[in-house]
Amino acid sequence: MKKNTNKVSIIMGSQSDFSTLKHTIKVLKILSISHEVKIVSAHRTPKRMFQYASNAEKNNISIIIAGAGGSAHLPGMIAALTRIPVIGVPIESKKLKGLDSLLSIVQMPKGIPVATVAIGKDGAINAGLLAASILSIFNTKIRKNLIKWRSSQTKSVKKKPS
Ligand code: RP5
Repeated sequence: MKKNTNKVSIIMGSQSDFSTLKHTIKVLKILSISHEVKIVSAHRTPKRMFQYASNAEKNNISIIIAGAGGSAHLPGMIAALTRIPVIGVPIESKKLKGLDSLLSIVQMPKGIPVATVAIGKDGAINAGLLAASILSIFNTKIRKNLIKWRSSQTKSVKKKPS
């Protein structure tokens, strides 16, 4: 049995995706979830992608969050190479506003699932929260932090608009 470290691995296809994925990192930091961040591209660094995915289990990664834009093959390819759950974050592309990224990530054929979140910042935040939610099943500290975060979100919603 591998050691359960509850480590989340955040990968992105390009440096240009960081301005979106930084929101995932912020969520994981708030919830005190250990994580690593890397650039791995399905198209530009295919060997790096293969090596990363092949070693993910050995590196005690519990969940992979993969952000990519355009012809966004990264999350699906990673999911094909490892049994570790993959959450895909569609990056908002310039020409098609991320619809290309969303459809590339969400329309996986049966057999290899990718949990897909919304395009851009909202999706990046939700990817972190979804990872926390999954890890909270087994980890009491993460569960407590997530419950606290949800409760403060609820409290922050005003009863009337101003
Ligand atoms: C994808 O191509 C990346 O995920 C990025 O969203 C998109 C554009 O990359 P750059 O040209 O900005 O490096 O692989």
